[in-house]
Amino acid sequence: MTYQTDRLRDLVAAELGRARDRTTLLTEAVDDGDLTRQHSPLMSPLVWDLAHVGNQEELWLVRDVGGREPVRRDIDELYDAFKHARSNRPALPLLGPGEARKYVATVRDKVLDVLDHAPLEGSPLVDRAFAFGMIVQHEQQHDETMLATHQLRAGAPVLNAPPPPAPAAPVTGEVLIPAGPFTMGTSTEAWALDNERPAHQADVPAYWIDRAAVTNAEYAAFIEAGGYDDPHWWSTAGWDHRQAAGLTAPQHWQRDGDGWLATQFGRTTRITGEEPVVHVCYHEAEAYAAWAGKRLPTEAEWEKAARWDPATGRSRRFPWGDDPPTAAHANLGQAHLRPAAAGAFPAGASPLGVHQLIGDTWEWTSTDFHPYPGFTAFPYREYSEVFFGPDYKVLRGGSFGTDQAACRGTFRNWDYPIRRQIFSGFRCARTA
Ligand code: AVJ
Ligand code: FE
Repeated sequence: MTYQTDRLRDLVAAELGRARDRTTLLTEAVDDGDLTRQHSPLMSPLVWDLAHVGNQEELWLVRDVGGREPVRRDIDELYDAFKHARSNRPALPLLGPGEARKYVATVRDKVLDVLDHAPLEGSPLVDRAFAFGMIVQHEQQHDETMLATHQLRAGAPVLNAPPPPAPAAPVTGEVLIPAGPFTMGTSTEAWALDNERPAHQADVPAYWIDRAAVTNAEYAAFIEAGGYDDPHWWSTAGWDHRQAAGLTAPQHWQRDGDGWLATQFGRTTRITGEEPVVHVCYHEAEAYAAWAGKRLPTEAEWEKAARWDPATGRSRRFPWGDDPPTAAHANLGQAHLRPAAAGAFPAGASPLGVHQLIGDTWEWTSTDFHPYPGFTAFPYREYSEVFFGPDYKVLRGGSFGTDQAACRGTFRNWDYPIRRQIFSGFRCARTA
């Protein structure tokens, strides 16, 4: 066994452990009633996410990579996300909290044994190491989903975190990104998922992009200006949805005299004007941008702003360079339970001075979720390929609830344009 392989095993074990610590925190913060209850028809009961994480890990690592006997073949169907809609999951004969905890622990013991004994080096074995990375990301993604479920849960607060850092200097205005091709996507990022691959040239005309995401104060001005009552700013589908769903403000906002209160993880406070708006759907983002005389960036525009280095012409892994995120670069990993004001992470800015592209809130782009040229589904069609098409919009950059293992300059998230229970915000752009 090589030194490098040892390092890889240690890294994978540490990342699996970090993901499990977070899952444990999110599922032990509440009682059994809150674990099994459905907090919103849009979300699974937390106990479903818990056992689903273990079941995916069993399928991919215990059975596929390890070639071991199933731990529990009888529950595969219950935890297959394609077999049961989230709204129907509470009615299933799910494992209870105690059983689910025991199950994920048994699976994890076997996985650590597989990790110790399975070969990771060599050509087909690169894929084996990737399967571990994929499982780490899968658990962290479900942890973010569980965090979104916590945000929908009624009752006293159970999660705590310090407030995000305050800006050294406020960041406003826009930056001109010159026309020209750049490298979009990746063929070299070790843990990049199939939809981020392969690297390819994308040509983008010159555009302006906001240095910061749209803030609560800016969004409140759109509301005060009657933005929700004027179909002029909305697309046809957006206006239909605004009417049908009765949208009047971001999710979790309520009127307080002539200001606004927002509830975050059980705590209700006045909105902080300088912080990025969160819990808006695509249609709301699009309407705001039109009202502001701008538009949403395309996915390529977002990625060029985040990765393109004008000095070298190459694309970076992150806006600040190729080094992984630290607490100084970005608001990630549930370190804080809200997005930070623009200017709070100057070390994370892009070469052209665009701030906080990574972390804080997912950012809606105007692009439908489509494969890149040369896409190959890997390791399963079900990860991304079955979602390609006009139904989903791409979101970029990660939120305060996204772990760095599942976040990079090339990472692509997607959701329906009506969804806003996720930690979604946006920034604006305009054609130069
Ligand atoms: C990439 C966040 C859209 O939650 O549906 C979790 C991630 N895929 N389990 C989702 C995922 C399978 C996915 N998103
Ligand atoms: Fe999943």
